[in-house]
Amino acid sequence: MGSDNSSERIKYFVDGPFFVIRLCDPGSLNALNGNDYLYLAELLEKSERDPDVYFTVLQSSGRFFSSGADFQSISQAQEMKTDEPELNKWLAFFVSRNVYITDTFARHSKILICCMNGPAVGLSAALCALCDIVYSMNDKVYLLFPFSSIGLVTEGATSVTLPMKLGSSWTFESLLFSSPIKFDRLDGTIVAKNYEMDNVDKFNDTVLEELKLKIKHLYLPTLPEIKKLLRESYAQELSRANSVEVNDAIKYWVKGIPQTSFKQLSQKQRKHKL
Ligand code: CO8
Repeated sequence: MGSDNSSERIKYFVDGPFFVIRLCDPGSLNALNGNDYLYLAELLEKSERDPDVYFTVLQSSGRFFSSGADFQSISQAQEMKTDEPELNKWLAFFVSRNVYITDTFARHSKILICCMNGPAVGLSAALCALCDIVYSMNDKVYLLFPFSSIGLVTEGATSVTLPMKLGSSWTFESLLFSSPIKFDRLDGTIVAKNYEMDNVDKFNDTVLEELKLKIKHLYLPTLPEIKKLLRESYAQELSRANSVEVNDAIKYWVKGIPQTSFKQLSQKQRKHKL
């Protein structure tokens, strides 16, 4: 992988103008720990620096795109013995990482394409909503933002992306009650095309093949310019939301509220309502 932060759970390859990042831990439903999220951001930066790349494509494996933050890593962080106050610990573990990964997605200049092979939860779902184009493998995909259930507030700039893409009423309904946003609401709002497939590898390959055909007649240097123009009206809003969201959430981390929820989820004492 060529990086100090490399992760067994995330692989990448470059195919012409496509920088493809693949989540490869189907056993945990592609849960991502703090370092995985950092590595994902690092890969976006790598794609950003490559002058021959015009698209950053996110793909996954197994039955979920990603089940969000890895609850085991949160328990480990909580149990870590340190002389520092709780505030310092969660500023480092939560605030700085969340701000960094969200900002890296929000300011990415290459076209961000998300291939949703299955549902996405939490911060990972927020990253899907930050992508420019989302394709779904079938109508079983959903986005779940269980922030109110876990004891958190909106994150990953969802306080901006969701009202903008889904509309205000649906955003309130799904965020306040931690209810999944099913395919019928995603179709045509967040999801641009449903491939109606059942095999992840075939889905991932087909999307790439189709993209290669679609760009054949294009003058690629115009794409980041068009993206910049399309996002200009709300780019500042994403940055503002990113910092306000994490600063509003930190008090809950200091009190240990989300940590308790994550522990219960990992011990299968609680389940999200789907
Ligand atoms: N972390 C670690 N392991 C997970 C996670 C996870 N988030 N989700 C699922 N797994 C594991 C399960 O433990 C299980 O492992 P095993 O087979 O060894 O028991 C395996 O994946 C399959 O999971 P389930 O049996 O639970 O599968 P179901 O289909 O019944 O349920 C769900 C799927 C609904 C996704 C369920 O697994 C679930 O609710 N998972 C938790 C989802 C969640 O709450 N994620 C966190 C969201 S909040 C967020 O992302 C913001 C956090 C901010 C901190 C960021 C720090 C950088």
